[in-house]
Amino acid sequence: MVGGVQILSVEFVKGAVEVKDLPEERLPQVAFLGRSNVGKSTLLNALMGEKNLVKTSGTPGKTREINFFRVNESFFLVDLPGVGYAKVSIKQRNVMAETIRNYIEKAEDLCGVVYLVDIRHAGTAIDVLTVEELRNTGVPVLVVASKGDKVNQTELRQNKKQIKEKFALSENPIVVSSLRQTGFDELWIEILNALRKSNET
Ligand SMILES: Nc1nc2c(ncn2[C@@H]2O[C@H](COP(=O)(O)OP(=O)(O)OP(=O)(O)O)[C@@H](O)[C@H]2O)c(=O)[nH]1
Ligand SMILES: [Mg+2]
Repeated sequence: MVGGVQILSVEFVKGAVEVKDLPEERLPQVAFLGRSNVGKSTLLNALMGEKNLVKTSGTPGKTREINFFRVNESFFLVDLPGVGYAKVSIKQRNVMAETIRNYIEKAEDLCGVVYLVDIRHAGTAIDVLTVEELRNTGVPVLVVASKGDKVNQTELRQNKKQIKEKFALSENPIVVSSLRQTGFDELWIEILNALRKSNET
């Protein structure tokens, strides 16, 4: 059991460089997006109860492809490259941003995006813009704060409030720590909700 969900199977299905390479299999998808180094890939490993299935790195810009992981034979969790990573060439950054945008707009099976922000930074201008852009596509967006272990209780409270205000959330964001494995139950509930809702429509 990881956070209230029994993980029976996890398979890495494919890494897509372009939207034409997306998996053919039709299963609902929840994608993870956020700036480079916020901990998307680490969180995915931890949520799926795997240590090294998803490649992570201390150096930003690790994930370059759209990686699809099939969970319990019933849905995909999707690891996206980081938003706005400065160290790749501008051309490559634009290609990645375009690929992400195309994916979000075209993926018919996408039922939600988990948008991660580092709790310490509580949302940068790029984050706010990206979330706005995402919301405009109509996809449900869940803003989640990562690396909860990096702040003390006071900062945690203040930064949750800041994130709530910046992104105009109706409630405080879920805070996760992949290091301490906290916040997973709440996050899984939201992921399963998004998957369930898409089933009903
Ligand atoms: N303290 C702490 N460190 C974390 C946590 N999650 C991730 N990290 C660290 O943050 C760094 C980046 O993690 P990744 O999971 O590779 O980040 P990413 O968002 O996938 O990065 P890109 O693939 O470049 O977009 C690694 O050094 C991780 O060990 C966490 O919950 N707590
Ligand atoms: Mg990554």
